[in-house]
Amino acid sequence: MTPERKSSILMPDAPVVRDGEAILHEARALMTRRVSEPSRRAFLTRTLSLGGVALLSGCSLDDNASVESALTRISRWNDRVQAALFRKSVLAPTFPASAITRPFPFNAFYSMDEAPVVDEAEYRLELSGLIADKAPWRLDALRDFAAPRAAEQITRHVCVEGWSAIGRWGGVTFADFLRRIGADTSAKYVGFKCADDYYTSIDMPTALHPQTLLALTYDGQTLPREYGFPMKLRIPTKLGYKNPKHIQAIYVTNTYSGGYWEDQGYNWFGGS
Ligand SMILES: Nc1nc2c(c(=O)[nH]1)N[C@H]1C(S)=C(S)[C@@H](COP(=O)(O)O)O[C@H]1N2
Ligand SMILES: [Mo]
Repeated sequence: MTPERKSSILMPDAPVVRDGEAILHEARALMTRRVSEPSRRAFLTRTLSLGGVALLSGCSLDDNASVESALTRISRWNDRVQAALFRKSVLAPTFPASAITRPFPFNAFYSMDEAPVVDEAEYRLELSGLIADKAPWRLDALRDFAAPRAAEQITRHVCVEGWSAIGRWGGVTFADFLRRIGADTSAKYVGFKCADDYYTSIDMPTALHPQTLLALTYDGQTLPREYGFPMKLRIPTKLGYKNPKHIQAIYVTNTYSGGYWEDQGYNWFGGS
């Protein structure tokens, strides 16, 4: 169920000084996993050479630690390429209701019966960082805010574990919410802490994308527990692992803060 970790790809038990071809082979395998779109992948695997890795990293590639740090730096460079290519006006494809995948798949780093149970009466969405109005939100206040601004989408969710599914999410455009709370939209990142151990952060242009939704419903019903009750972010321009469920806290920052999968080697931008 859970994606393979970077450490297992890089074979931590391998001898410390390794042959260049082996390093390159692993680097290529990892790059292929870190990028999603075929043309980008082809470009990166074509252009990636051992000299290139060494040049980009500025270190000798003779042990696992330096290979890992080189690849992390390449992945951060890949983030910048993806960010530069990202356009707010480019929309993810939308689908008719007849295309919805039923039942919609569940995924998390645990099984469905372990999904967090969030008590609606106790729930408060916490806000911090570069936000003018940091007052916490109750769920009914979020619903009242969303109702007159209702936004809905039927889009495809793409998981790196090899499945994709079309679903229908409703709520309010995240950009509307960020404006309402007086978020500094010139900041670099928006981060999310969830009711489980998952966390992530996204770039501000994606946070402001017209299809990025603060989602309160799934297929016209209250967001079910397994799909992220009480609230999730639906980002159709990003891969599944960048769509936080069970959000409990949102912060705005200029400091890079990674994410649950990202800190294990998944590409941070995670465009789909
Ligand atoms: N809080 C939380 N959000 C999460 C995850 C998680 O484990 N915990 N898994 C991510 C991954 S890898 C995927 S594919 C999607 C799955 O969402 P779904 O259950 O609605 O299909 O949620 C993402 N968001
Ligand atoms: Mo995923």
